[in-house]
Parts: sequence; C-alpha cells; structure tokens
Amino acid sequence: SEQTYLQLLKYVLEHGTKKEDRTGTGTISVFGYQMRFDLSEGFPLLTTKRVPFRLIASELIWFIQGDTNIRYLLQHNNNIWNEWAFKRWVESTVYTGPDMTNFGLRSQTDSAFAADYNEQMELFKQKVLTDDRFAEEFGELGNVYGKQWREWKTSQGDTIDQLKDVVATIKQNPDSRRLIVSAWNPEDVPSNMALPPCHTMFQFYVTNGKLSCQLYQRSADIFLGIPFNIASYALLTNMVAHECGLEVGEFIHTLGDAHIYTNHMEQIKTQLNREPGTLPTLALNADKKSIFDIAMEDLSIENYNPQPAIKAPVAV
Ligand code: THF
Repeated sequence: SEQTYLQLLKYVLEHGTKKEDRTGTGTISVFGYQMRFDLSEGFPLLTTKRVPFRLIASELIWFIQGDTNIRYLLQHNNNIWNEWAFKRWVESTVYTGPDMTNFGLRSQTDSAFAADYNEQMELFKQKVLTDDRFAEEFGELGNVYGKQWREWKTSQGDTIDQLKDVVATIKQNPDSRRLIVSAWNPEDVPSNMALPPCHTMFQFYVTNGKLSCQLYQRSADIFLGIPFNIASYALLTNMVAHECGLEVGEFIHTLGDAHIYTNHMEQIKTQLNREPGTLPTLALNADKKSIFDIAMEDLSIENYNPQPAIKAPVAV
C-alpha cells in the first residue's frame, strides 16, 4: 500500500547520512532498500499528493516504442526529460545564447538568471517541436532506455529487442529465470547517453498465473522520481500481464542509493502530515493485446482522488 512509500520517506529521514552528489544539491541517503506492492490491491499511484498519470503513461509508451528523442514527449506536453536534452544543447558549440552553465542550481537562487533560462528553454522546446533537423540532433538523449530495451547493439553489429524477447519468453516458458531486460550498457554509459539509466534492470516472474516484476534502481530520487518509477513499472507489469493472459502479482522495487534531496525536505514534511486514501484502478483497453500497440487513449486511471500536488525543483 501507499504506507510502503511513506515508510521509505521516514526511514531515510531517520537513517540517511549526508552525502554530496553529482548535481551539487546535497542529499541524505541510504544504500539498499526494498519495497513490495501487491498490484492486485489497486494501482500504486500516490494519493498523498497528485502524481500526473498521463506523464507516466506517455514516458512509458515512449520507452516501449524505442524512442529516445524528447520530441514525442513534448508533443504530449510532457516536460520531464527536457533538462537533459537542453544540457546537451547549451553545452554544444552551436549554441550562442547566454551562458547556461549549471542552470539547474542557478535558476533556483538567481531570479534574473531564471528568467533567461526559462526563455532559452522555451526557445529550445519550440525548436525541437518545429524544426526536424534540430530535433534530430538536439532532441536526442542518446542510447537511453528505449534504445537499450528495443535495439541493444551487439558486437556483431546486430540488434537485440530485449522487450519483445522477454514478452515472447513469458508466453513460451513462464518458469524461466532469465526474464530480464537490462538498460545498463557499460559500453554506452561513459559517453553515449545524456544520463546513465537509473532504473538499471528488471526481471519478470510468473507463478500461479500471476506476473510479478522486480526492478533494480541504482539511484533513486525519493520525492520526485520514485512515485513516477513505481507507477511506471506497475503500468508495464499490467500491460505485459494483459498481453500474456496473466493476472498481476507484485511489483518489487529494490533501490541502490536511495536519497532525499536537501531542497525537498519541506515538501516531504507536508506529505507526511497527510493521510493516504484508497488506491485508484487502471483501465486498459482490452482490445489492444500487444504492449507495442498501446497508445495514450488506451490507458486511463479511475477513482483517483489525490490530495493536491506538491511542487519541488528537480536536480539536474
Ligand atoms: N533526475 C532527478 N534528479 N530525479 C529524477 O527523478 C529523475 N528521473 C528522470 C531523469 N532524471 C532524474 C526524469 N524523471 C519529474 C518527475 C520525473 C522525472 C523528472 C521530473 C517531476 O518534476 N515531477 C513533478 C511534476 C512535473 C510536471 O507536472 O511537469 C512532480 O511533482 O511529480 C527519474 O526517472
């Protein structure tokens, strides 16, 4: 239930140690934590704050389609990956606008800079949406999730469609202990992606006609990212179960560096003062069998009555 997530917040507040990080924001962090969600109890979308399901759904469809360009996300009004594409753009030799070094942190403390940043980000988004050649070059995040899931490059020059293969194996050999998809490609990690994958690999498991999924997440932004990640993998598990004629079992979320950014503390206090409500349910268009055919209009969330959203800055 949602308590599982709220317990994670409390656990890290209590046991986390101060740790500096790549983004310069500062965190409190623990190493190693596991949560279990019984997906038959309802869809695990938090009710103690509004979590925008349509952003989770469009991001997952984007992964499943093997897309790595933010243009699709922007077309669906989804801005959660903008900063990482923008970073590549402003660090390129072609960019000639005002200096955007360290824009994530600076825009939080310097309001004159924040105005410049917002303007440059707007220009960037419009260009990705309207200029095909610009989008091809600068909307691209590199070999991130979609690429590794659907078109993992082999040393022979072929590609492996890990996601298609895993769905086929679940149908043919549900007892397999190799139902794994890996986004972590050591050859690509150092320089061929905007951000090395946080959700590193996942494994499916079938027993008693139920499909479970476990994710190993190397780095976990507990306030902003984790509510998205839980819902995203719960959605994927529901979609794969539907295609394979299985019921849903559990989602098991295993975390590596599980951290709370120091600039999310007030938000977390607010959230912990709220009482969770009942979980919503997922409605999936039953006519769409294949996960590869599912589009936004095939997915909706019912009986979702969350408390208000809680805004927080994302660390870049
Ligand atoms: N980087 C960091 N620091 N945290 C992350 O969670 C994260 N991701 C992805 C890549 N890098 C990351 C991007 N995922 C939001 C949610 C998920 C993200 C990025 C940002 C976010 O800001 N959510 C807001 C709503 C935003 C909106 O409405 O547009 C929220 O309140 O939940 C981990 O996968």
